[in-house]
Amino acid sequence: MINCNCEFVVDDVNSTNWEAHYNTCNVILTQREKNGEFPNGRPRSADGTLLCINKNLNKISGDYLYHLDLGVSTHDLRALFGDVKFVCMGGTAKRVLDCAKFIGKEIGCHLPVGTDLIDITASSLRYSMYKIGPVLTVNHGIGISTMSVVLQEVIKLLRYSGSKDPIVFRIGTSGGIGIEPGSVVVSEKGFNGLQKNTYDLDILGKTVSMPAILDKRLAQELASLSTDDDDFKTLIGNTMCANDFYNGQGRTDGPFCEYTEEDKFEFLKKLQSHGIKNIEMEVTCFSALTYKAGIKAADVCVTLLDRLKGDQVTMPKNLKHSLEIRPIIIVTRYIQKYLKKHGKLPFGKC
Ligand code: R2B
Ligand code: URA
Repeated sequence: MINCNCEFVVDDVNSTNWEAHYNTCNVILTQREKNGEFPNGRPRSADGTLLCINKNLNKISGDYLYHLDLGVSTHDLRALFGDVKFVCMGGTAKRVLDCAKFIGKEIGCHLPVGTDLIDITASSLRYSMYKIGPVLTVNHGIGISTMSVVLQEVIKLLRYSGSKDPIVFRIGTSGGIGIEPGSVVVSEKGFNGLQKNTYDLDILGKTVSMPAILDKRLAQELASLSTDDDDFKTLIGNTMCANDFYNGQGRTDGPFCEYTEEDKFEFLKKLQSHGIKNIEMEVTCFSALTYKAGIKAADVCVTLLDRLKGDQVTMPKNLKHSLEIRPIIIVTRYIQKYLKKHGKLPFGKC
């Protein structure tokens, strides 16, 4: 008999329709193992640390995480990142700095007097990364290609650091379909542009399809943290991942367009019939890679417009910034609940 080891963060609600387990639970991992999903062994050990399932890495002395400019032989990754419990990823460097500042304030995490948040990966000249107590924030740029590179290096970083049961959030923006702009969508599933629930990658000349699975229970817990006082709605829905902002999302305002407005609406309606509430550019890869790594993950995005009403994102930049904080607010509530449960709120010195 395998025991559930979920340790839910939100369990004080009527959870009859909720998923019974996080997808990193022993029960689920055992099922996945029986399904043959882990030919190189389970991706995590019983204590929640991530295991190195690519045996080739054992042959490299001092793995170097090129795009982070951090390495196993150049940095004490355990000392620097061993206490990381949450990773918040977002598109822009500014958003992840704002995110670190916001979370730090909300969890009562104080940096030593006279010090400030520093960009840990500034020397990489590629990405920005900040650490505030148990939270790491990292930007990933636009689209799967830049996100996939930094996510894979973050996964390796979490393994080398010995971080226990890390949870990775993507905090993003998106275009909504038939929902009020400014709403927050917590993704249940990621779909590609062909409405397939997979991340498809060409490897050695063949297309490999990976299931784009997010943690449904985590999504339910996050969505439950919206309150009546919020001036925005938070809902669970499916999310489409496009490989392009313009034609790939059915826009008609790009430099090229060889379809009609009617074709566009037909496509958007088709997406709606799959329960798709928003379109962004990373969710399939994000969900597939975290799932493979045995990491709980959630994609939480604010919608900047309703695509049934238009294509242009015309809101002033200050309004956009005020909307971008909304997914961060929801995720911060989850982090606060976790820390409170573990007697670590306020977090204190970090
Ligand atoms: C949402 O917004 C960005 C494009 O503007 C992209 O990163 C995404 O997923
Ligand atoms: N990001 C996207 O990818 N699409 C939108 O419509 C808005 C933000």
